[in-house]
Amino acid sequence: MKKAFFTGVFVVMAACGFAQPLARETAGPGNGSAGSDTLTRDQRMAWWRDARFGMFIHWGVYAQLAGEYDGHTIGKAAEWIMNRGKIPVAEYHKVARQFNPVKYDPDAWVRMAKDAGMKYIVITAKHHDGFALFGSKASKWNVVDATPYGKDLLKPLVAACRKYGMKIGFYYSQAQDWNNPGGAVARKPTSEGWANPDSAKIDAYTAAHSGHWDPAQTTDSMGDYIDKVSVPQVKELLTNYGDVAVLWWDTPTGMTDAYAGKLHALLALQPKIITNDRLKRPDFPGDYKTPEQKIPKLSDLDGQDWETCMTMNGTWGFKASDHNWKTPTTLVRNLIDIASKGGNYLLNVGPTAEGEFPQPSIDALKAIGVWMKVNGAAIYGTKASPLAPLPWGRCTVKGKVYYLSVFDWPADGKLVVPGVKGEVKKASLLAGGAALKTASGADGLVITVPAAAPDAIASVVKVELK
Ligand code: JFZ
Repeated sequence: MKKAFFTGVFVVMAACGFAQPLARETAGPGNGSAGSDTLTRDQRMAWWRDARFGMFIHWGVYAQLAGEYDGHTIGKAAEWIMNRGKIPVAEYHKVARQFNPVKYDPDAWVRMAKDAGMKYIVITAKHHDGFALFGSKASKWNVVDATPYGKDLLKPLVAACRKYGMKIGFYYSQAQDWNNPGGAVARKPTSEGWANPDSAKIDAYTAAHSGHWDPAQTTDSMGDYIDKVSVPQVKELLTNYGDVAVLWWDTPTGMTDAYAGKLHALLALQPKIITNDRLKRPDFPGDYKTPEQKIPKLSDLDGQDWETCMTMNGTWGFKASDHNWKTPTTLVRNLIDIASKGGNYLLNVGPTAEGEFPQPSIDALKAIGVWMKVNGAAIYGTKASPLAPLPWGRCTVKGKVYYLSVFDWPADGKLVVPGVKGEVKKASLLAGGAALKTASGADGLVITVPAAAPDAIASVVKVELK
């Protein structure tokens, strides 16, 4: 009763645009005393901390261009093509008129994520090009109104997630928007890769207009954009799709505390939701940090929750010319490395404009799934390694159980594990379950292992202490 009342109050306040007190308990030590009206951070974060592995999906109109414009490959990240190529708004809108993902099969997408061992999906509901993958009353620049496909892309994905027990989260570029008037532009130098005939004009305009390159982008102020587009769209996302597990903000260019406050207040619509740290720095830290394209060093960790997001090749959005795919070995070992440091891995797929995952992504997901099926216990629900860095691999722990993921199998059949304290109840291989002999040596626990590694990617030895 009381809870519903408070939620209602905050929603009304949000709708009226009041400056917001932070209704939710956010990051920070000594902040564990939320009242009975809000879930504690630990309660909201519990599923995410157990999950360890999720799928990022970058999908939108840019997939239609696949990294190329006017016969030129433009920039590195394909989802930035409009900005890097300084493509005019009207031209980019024409691309949307070809966007028709008739092969989109969200059921298959979710199954691929699930079979890979992923526990949540975060999809770009709106990226920096401002294109909404959902039907929106706040802007016509959305899949229903601006494309021949004409249907909400999120609804069936959410339904498939519910069917398979997958958590669903939305990425929303709250500040940066190159199509809806008033949206911010992260300042970047001149157009890249494409001999734009209007380069000189564009450069002059960009220099005078906070990075914008088309007058159509500046017919509203950013304040108007926040009120007319950002706030109503986030409200739509948090109202029309049932439980939303994550709101993944991005690039706070031009954000003020007042703008951020309006968006933050909407989170009351989803009392269980968690968010990342990109709404606005430093006053809206969210629930977890987001190192990008890199795995933090142990010395950089500060006890806060974190998630590394990473591409499988070199781009988030689909790019036809990028064949620089990471191997399954790299991807699995990244996941293990991340889990051994207490973080999550959000691994990206950039579907094509037709609605399919690129084949190399499908293959990688399958290979990861094969490993996870046998060795998932070394990942899910584990905590960071209490041991000093190990020369041959990584360690995760769950209570009195150590999971030793061996990358470099010992040639002499002896796996030496320094620093394990306590008596061993049982040691075994996750692959096949064979029991292993242990002894305590001068350098630590010594586990006798078979001559050949059971798994070329990583073999897991499970050690249960008494
Ligand atoms: C952002 C986006 O611009 C990009 O397209 C993609 O969506 C990615 C996941 O996030 O890129 C960033 C954002 C922040 C940093 C670097 C790239 N950063 O803080 O270093």
